[in-house]
Amino acid sequence: MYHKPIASLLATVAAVSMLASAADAANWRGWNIHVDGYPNTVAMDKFAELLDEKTGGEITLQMFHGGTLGSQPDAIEQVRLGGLEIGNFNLGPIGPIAPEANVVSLPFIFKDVDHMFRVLNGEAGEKIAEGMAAKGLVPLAWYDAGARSFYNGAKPINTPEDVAGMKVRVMNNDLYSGMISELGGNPSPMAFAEVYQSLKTGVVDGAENNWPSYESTGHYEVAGYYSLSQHLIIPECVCVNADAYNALTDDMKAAVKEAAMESADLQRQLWNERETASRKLVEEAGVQTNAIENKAPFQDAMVPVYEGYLADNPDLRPLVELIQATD
Ligand code: GTR
Repeated sequence: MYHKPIASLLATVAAVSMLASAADAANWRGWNIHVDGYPNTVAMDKFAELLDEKTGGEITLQMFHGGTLGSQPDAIEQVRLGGLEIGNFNLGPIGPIAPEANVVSLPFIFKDVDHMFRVLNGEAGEKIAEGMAAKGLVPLAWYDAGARSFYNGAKPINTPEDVAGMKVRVMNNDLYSGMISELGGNPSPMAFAEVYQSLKTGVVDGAENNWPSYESTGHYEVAGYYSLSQHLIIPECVCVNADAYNALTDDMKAAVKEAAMESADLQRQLWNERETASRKLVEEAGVQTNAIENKAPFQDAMVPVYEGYLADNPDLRPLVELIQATD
């Protein structure tokens, strides 16, 4: 009987196990809306690098930046369905899919960014994460997106009356449309990529965003009044398709999570630097910034938005109250 020499047997075993691990290795694809150099872009590239390192190459991630793989609502669907595995998403457009996550889109719900992170790191954060996971999106880490304020090309906004009659672009979420309507404006839900041209050609009068996005998109060039309403403080996630994540071993899950959390540390540091730099850049370019002395009329106008959310989701009242009661 012919016996294979031991060396050749070992070679066969090695080849088979290589094949097995090649088949097991996952090549993930990731979506990000932002341009090169933006804190999220840099942090997502870091996530890809850490993922490779911490999983010993078993999971690799190819990032597609600048929204090249489609609009944010489309990309959210892609990650839910598994056409893509990873996304850096704002929770705004996730809200219509996961009501628990929509709580962060109630205007003025967070006192400031630190409050938002305290909430996310507590029981309310778990509830939000569970709601997202149930819809196919597992949040691995939270990114900072600062506070969003109104901007337009005509005048500073100081009171809700200043918004009255204005056509304002919002992200796709009925809560934001309601928010603008309650201020007397006309909401215009629209994809991020279309906003510059719409502001420029007068399709909309204004929009709302944080300093870095106002700057990186060039919106400040065509809408030079930035009024510090800070009406929304919306977190962002590094989200993974639930099936892809749940198929991993516990060790791999831990490695993926760790890579995302480390990328979030970097993102938050870069975010703080960029907020200051973006504000400086746009102000030097001639943007007129104004603080809003009295935000109470804006906050008072949001009562129907809260009522609408609670009428649609009566079981989420404790979540709203938990956030409001968090110091
Ligand atoms: C940015 C956010 C993006 C996108 C955008 C928008 O601040 O980082 O994910 O949501 O706002 O207004 O569409």
